[in-house]
Amino acid sequence: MWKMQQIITHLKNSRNVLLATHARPDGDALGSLLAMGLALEACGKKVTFYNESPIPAAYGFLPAVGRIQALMGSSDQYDTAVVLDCSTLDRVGKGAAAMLQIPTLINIDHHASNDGFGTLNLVTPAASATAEMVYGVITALGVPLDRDMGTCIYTGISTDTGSFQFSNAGRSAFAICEELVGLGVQPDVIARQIYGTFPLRRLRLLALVLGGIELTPGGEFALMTVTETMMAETGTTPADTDGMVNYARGLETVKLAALIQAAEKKNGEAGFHVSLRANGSVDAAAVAGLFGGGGHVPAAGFYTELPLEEIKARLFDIAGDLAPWEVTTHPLPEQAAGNQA
Ligand SMILES: [Mn+2]
Repeated sequence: MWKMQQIITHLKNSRNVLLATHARPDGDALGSLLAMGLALEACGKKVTFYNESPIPAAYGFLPAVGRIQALMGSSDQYDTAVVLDCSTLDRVGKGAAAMLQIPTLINIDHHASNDGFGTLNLVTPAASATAEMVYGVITALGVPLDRDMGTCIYTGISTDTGSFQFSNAGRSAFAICEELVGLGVQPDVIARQIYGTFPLRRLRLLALVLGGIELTPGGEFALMTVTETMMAETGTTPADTDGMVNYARGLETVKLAALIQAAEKKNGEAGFHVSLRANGSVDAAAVAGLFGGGGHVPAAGFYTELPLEEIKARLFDIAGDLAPWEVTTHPLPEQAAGNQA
């Protein structure tokens, strides 16, 4: 609790704050960034919202999303940076080095693998989403939550819990969202924006990807692959594959699902992003860790420059015996509830 107090005291004394989150942002990254920034503005702080990547169209409805900028400007103008939902500082992308010049770096995150890169660190692996922790920070700041902040926080919790379907959807997630709905947040409108506004090209890509799904003989592991050719054929971009891995995760026999996706070339090297989803009995973050990635028990990922066939072979090798990755314990509901403020 003293960590929270230190952060609150520091934020109250700050003047010019840079808010940042990870490249290729998801709902939790964006929701946390925007809610935190709106709350700091309500305290009279000057706020800059930074993210280096394009914002996925599905999140275009978020309040203040148009204020997110891909350049942070000179780092000497800021006295404080708040980095959200990043297990390591390099997750923010190109701006990481400049951010180190800012006198105080506040790290707010829920990844168990967080390396504590901040000057002040608030890391709560039991939190369902960073947005849940931001709720706690805003409450501790004494800022009255409004519907816009609530919409952002709700979006973060909803997306990081897989629409309240993953094992991290605990009491605190529901308790916070219950309060937010009371502020006028509309779950149906948000769900429609995030999950129900797909362009036709995404369905055409999905058809190709589903046609190529591969399974282990017992069906415990399912693998989907998105190639550059498939994206070119359907006119899709990586953002169009968001959440697609859940089709594989939803198979009745599946304990672990993966989606391999051709990534933008870095220094001419063809790389792949791999998303992993587990059904709760397997630790997806531990599997991602074998490839230098990370994440959470139900949802994790990694980037690799291994050839496609080798990634597939290694994943099938791991999937041949999932026993070492089985999860035996879940966080108690009390533990999860203890994160609030
Ligand atoms: Mn998150």
